[in-house]
Amino acid sequence: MYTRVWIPDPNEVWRSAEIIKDYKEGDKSLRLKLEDETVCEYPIDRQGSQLPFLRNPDILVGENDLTALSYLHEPAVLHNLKVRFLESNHIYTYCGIVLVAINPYEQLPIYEQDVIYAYSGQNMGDMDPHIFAVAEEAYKQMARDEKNQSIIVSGESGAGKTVSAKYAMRFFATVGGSASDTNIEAKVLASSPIMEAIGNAKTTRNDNSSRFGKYIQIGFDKRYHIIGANMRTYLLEKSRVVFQAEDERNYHIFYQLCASASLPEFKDLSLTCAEDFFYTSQGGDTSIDGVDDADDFEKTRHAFTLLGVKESHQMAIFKIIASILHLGNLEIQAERDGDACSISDEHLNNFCSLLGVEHSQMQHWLCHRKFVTTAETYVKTMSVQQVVNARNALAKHIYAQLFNWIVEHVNKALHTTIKQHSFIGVLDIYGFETFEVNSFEQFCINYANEKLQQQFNLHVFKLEQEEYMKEQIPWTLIDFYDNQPCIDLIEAKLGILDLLDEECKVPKGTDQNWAQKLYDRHSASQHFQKPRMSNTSFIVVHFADKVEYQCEGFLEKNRDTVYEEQINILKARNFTDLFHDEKDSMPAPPVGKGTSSKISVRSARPAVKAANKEHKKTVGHQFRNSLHLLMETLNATTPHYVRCIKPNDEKLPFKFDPKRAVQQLRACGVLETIRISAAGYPSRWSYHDFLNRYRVLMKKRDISKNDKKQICKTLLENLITDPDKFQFGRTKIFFRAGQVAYLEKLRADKFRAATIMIQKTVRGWL
Ligand code: AOV
Ligand code: MG
Repeated sequence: MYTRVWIPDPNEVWRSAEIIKDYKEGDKSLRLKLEDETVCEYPIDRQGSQLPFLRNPDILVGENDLTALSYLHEPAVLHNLKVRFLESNHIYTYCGIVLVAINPYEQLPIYEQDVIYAYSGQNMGDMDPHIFAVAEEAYKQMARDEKNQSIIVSGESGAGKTVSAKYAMRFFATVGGSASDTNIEAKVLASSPIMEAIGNAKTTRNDNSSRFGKYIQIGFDKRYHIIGANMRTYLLEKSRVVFQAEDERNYHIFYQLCASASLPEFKDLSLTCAEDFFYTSQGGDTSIDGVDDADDFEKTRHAFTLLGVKESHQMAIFKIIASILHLGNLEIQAERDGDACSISDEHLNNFCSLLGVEHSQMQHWLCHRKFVTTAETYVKTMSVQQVVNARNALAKHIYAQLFNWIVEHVNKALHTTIKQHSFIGVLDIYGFETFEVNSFEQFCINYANEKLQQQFNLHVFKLEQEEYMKEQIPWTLIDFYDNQPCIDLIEAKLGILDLLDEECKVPKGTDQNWAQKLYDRHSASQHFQKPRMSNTSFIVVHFADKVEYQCEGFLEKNRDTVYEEQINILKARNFTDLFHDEKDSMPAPPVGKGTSSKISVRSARPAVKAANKEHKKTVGHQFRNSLHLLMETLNATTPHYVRCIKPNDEKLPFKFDPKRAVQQLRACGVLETIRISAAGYPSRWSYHDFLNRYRVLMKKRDISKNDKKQICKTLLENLITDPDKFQFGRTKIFFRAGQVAYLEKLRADKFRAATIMIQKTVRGWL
């Protein structure tokens, strides 16, 4: 039998081959036969004289835990996932403590209630890998260890995080169903359609892309029944409210409402179809294949009702949504002298009447801005562009406030006064992203992923070391990739975020100046690069990939200013409690009497910015704090990891693009886990299982002894000469990579020899 290997391939990433001439010391190449029978010479010094990766024996292919593979490397992992996915339609595979989930892009019959019951109470190792098995494991450990748990779902956009998170929640709702008739588990599940309506949108990557991060903690009592839940959200992508790239949409709720505009109860909203509104039509196509927005709207309303949001409150929400659409359609005209502008149209009327705000004031403050100096306060007219910017800032602000208000209400509905014994948190956060143009949003998203990756690395590493200690085998220090330097670059003192905040405080700060400061300060960092051809962008070398960020807009997005006069009008109206949260809007300015409409003098600064400096935390600052809090929470729980993989970019069922898969396996740390594992003793067998499988290799007289451990020792010391290749732990034998493959070969040879002998004997009889 020839040795089978993997060689690099530009399309398949890895391709199978057989070495048909044995390698001899000093050979410059190997003679290989490819699967299509062609023979080629494979130069072996081209990668530092490395021999190609060895293939695993067939018995291990299709294995449902990748760490059981004897040869643990990238081609083995990729091949195994592919075989399971394409040949058996298995979308789930374990890789040590990680569940790898490949998006099938097809409804599979593996999520019904009876499947939940089948997994409930079972051991992880006894069942096929499944999201329900991970959920069961978390549920079981919560009870066994009396410890809070987390399920951390990650993966790139469209990989299936939200779907996985929902199935995990469904599992808990089923097995932890409350004995009482509070219907709490139905309420917990009802939070999903609401959050998707207001926080998900169609992007080029995913028709239902989550544009915010979510950590939902499901609370249990001491009998492990659900008693309530609480949700924390992270950084909603606000820019989408006023701008959508080609083929993308705004948040679903806008289209849902427009699709239902003709219902009698919505007459006063003065809505028409989504094509008619600037804020819902910039992406071109306003519909999504296979989605009926009017239908979905019914589901959203139903979910609100289930959560106890009153009809009147629901109407208030829809009025605000409609008001944002009208705000986006304002016709802003330049006055004759060019400096000032005016707005007077039916959309302004609609906006004002929907929110119940004073028309003339709103009209005034949409076109004027207040400036404050130490001595005086001025009012200045704004140019068309300034009015448009301020209008967009207002729309984003209103939407973000509405979003927070809804989250708060959902949380109130899921709140309970019963004492919580423990919780399981499910984290569904936006995956690592790179687009053609990457801005502040991508920067924050990728920073979050960098933090999560570190949490994961440390955990895997810690577990591995703990296992060695528990089994009392010598401690091996394995070095692993720690992304702390990249995190420092972003969040440490004088790091990227710090310099951004500094620049936001400078009165004349610009994106360009900030870029320069980054170049001056960080060019020596191994995770930072300045692109050769640009002075307005920078590159961060993330664990997953290099990403180039365009500096333009960072300052504005980080400051997130809105004009307080506009907000004050909304607040004054007392329409809802939406605009009364001081920490999220600008405090009242230090306004004296006697405003003037003189054009600003040089030292004058916009009131918002002056206020901003003292009172408001920047977006980057808040995000950093919320991530730190999240890490603290996660570190205080037992984590369970789900890594979602998007197998192709065309959203085709059961199509596996190896290039895309490998890219994600590298990015999500699965391959790094493998490397950590392979650097130590990746294969483990209990003494019992080992004896069962390799009994054939033992001499009769050795088997008769009773001490299993001793039998294994005698056998291995006979078969494997290098003592570094295995270790005897308390309950398990630990093997270096490749040893199980070797034992398998011995076993197969033995069987073959035995078969031949039997055949001979039988022939002799005949
Ligand atoms: P994401 O959450 O990871 O992306 P989703 O969970 O929204 O991705 O999944 C995208 C789409 O893939 C879904 O709408 C389904 O059509 C399909 N899908 C995912 N998982 C499964 C599954 N287990 N079975 C069948 N279809 C599935 V983003 O939120 O964009 O990062 O921001
Ligand atoms: Mg999602």
